[in-house]
Amino acid sequence: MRKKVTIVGSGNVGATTAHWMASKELADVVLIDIVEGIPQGKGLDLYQAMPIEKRDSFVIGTNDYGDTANSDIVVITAGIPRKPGMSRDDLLNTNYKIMQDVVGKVIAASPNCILIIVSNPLDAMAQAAFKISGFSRNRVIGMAGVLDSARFRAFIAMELKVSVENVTAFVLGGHGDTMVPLPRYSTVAGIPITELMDQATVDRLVQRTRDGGAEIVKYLKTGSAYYAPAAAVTEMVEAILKDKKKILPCAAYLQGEYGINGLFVGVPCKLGARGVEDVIQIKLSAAEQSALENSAGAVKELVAVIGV
Ligand code: LAC
Repeated sequence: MRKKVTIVGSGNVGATTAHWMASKELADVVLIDIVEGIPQGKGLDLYQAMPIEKRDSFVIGTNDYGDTANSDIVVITAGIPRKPGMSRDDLLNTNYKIMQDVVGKVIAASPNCILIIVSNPLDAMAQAAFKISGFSRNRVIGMAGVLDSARFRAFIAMELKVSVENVTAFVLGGHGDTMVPLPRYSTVAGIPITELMDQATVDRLVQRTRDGGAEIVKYLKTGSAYYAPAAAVTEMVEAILKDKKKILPCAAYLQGEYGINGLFVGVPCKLGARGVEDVIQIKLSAAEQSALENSAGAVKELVAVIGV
């Protein structure tokens, strides 16, 4: 049976996600948007690339949720992106309204899907989707940690002039200014980066990671990043569709893990066919734990505003 993935939102993040997924032949892809013509045009264009790419992913664009029926995974990217000077939190009310509209339609068409939320402010939107859908917690996942960790990995590779393949990193917490990059758990060929660079350099890379999204927004001016966010979603989709049991940092609904209850926060998760199959609890130092709690506090403030 061919797998089916729907992407809600055919803007830069949605369309680029479709591109990565089709080029890896992970699934048939449905791009859906309220804007007429854009998903159809991008979907057809992308499918016309498949004979050249030698990939049998069928790609369509649509405005009709009927076409999304029985998707295995639905990725929600719908919402307005940031402009320079805006924080992700400034998007809260507008994107919550969009989430309220979209989630109901998605789950009516695909009652058994796994939801991957990409819209910002990420953790609050994941929590909104969780509450609106009524899905069990393993089936609602927020994409942020893979992206934030990839940015940290890229900066580490640039700094040390080593292959990106050698670099692993973990960034936990909310997808915002309070995110928690963990240098102790970030390695080059297994060696913690704290052994390879001085504290000032580590601190500089940590700060650049926290500001990673804003740095791109400042360059682009009219929107936010999309290549790395889309690649991050694709890695999560692949882990689920292939039941890889891959450990990736994702926003998950915590029920006591890390001392946090009833809130979406970025933590290491095991992704497989059932979605989040496990939340991995790693030992944190007192400073790391308090940074995670501080970040969870920032998410809590946002979810309180929209009451989810
Ligand atoms: C970023 C936005 C998409 O981090 O949240 O680039």
